[in-house]
Amino acid sequence: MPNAKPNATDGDFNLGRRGFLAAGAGAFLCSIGGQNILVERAGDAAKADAAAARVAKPAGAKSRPSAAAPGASPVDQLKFETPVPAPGGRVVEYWIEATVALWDILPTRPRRDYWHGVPLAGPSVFKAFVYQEMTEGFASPAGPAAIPGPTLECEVGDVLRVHVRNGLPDKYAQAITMHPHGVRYTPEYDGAYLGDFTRAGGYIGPGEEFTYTWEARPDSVGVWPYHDHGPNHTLNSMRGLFGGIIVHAAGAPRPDVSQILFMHSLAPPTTGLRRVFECVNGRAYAGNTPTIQAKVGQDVAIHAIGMDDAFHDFHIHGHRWRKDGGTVSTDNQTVGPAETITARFTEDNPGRWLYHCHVMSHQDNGMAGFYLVTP
Ligand SMILES: [Cu+2]
Repeated sequence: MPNAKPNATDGDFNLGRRGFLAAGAGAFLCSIGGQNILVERAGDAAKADAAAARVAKPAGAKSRPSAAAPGASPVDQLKFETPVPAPGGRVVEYWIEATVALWDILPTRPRRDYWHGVPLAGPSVFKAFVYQEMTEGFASPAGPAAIPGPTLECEVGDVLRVHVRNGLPDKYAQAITMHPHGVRYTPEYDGAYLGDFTRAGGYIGPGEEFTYTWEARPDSVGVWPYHDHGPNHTLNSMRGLFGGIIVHAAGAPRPDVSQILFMHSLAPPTTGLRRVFECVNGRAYAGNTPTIQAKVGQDVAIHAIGMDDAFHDFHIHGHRWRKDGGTVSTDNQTVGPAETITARFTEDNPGRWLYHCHVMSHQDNGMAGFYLVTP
């Protein structure tokens, strides 16, 4: 797909019909606070933010959902215990703040596609929404304000205790949440905004904090995403409000190399930029996207996770792995939205390799990177 090239009268906030069509799957519909908002060009993100800012804290986020709400069920009145670790398990704690960061999709200088050796021009910085790891008690940053957020890691039997603070600046003030995949949680800790049926973890208002408690069960083993599931979840997830969870079997050997790769697009309606970038971990084009490194003989696990509304095909040159841990080999595996595939193999093939999405228009708009293997 050619890059979206605005015509002479187009500004960053008005792509025009031709530019919009070239932007492809950048448009999406947000249902926020009883309104449907079509986010198809840059100014629309501000409309979605304004609608999200008007969503008041539901009664159920303070105590329990109202039994008198239209459509209410007895399940809305259930009470839940906060889970504790299984015998021998631990409490693994994280402090994470949702914030806004100026994010460069093409951070490497000189700015170029290092696969093809082609210079890249045009705006590439936008305001991303990110989860930033903090030290205990939110005292200070413990990691970068980056896409993706910190990887939450634990073993079966452990409990993840994740303290989340909504630190979005006033201009973007709105409720957010953190919704996990893979771990076990009660409705209190689902992190999903449900209108009148919202529970405590489904609405973290501006400046507020909430602590999620999630269990790592035997069927939680694997790699999973977490993401915003508040009133404005679609736009905020597209902006970067996501990260990964790794649950290990207790005592299982850890791979020598472990890399999470989120496959997602950053399109003009989300970023306000002129063109769509097909990204890996918030960056586009080899040399900007993560460069993975390994040595021959190492146990390598590369986890590709879909984090937009497209299907991707994760491909690594020079390597094969067992699809879903079964008996069928592959070198190119489909990754759907919020789905994880793991390419795990013993490294045996030194050199410079490409990894990329095999959807051609994604590959050519940046969804590619290098994998360097030393003998
Ligand atoms: Cu793709």
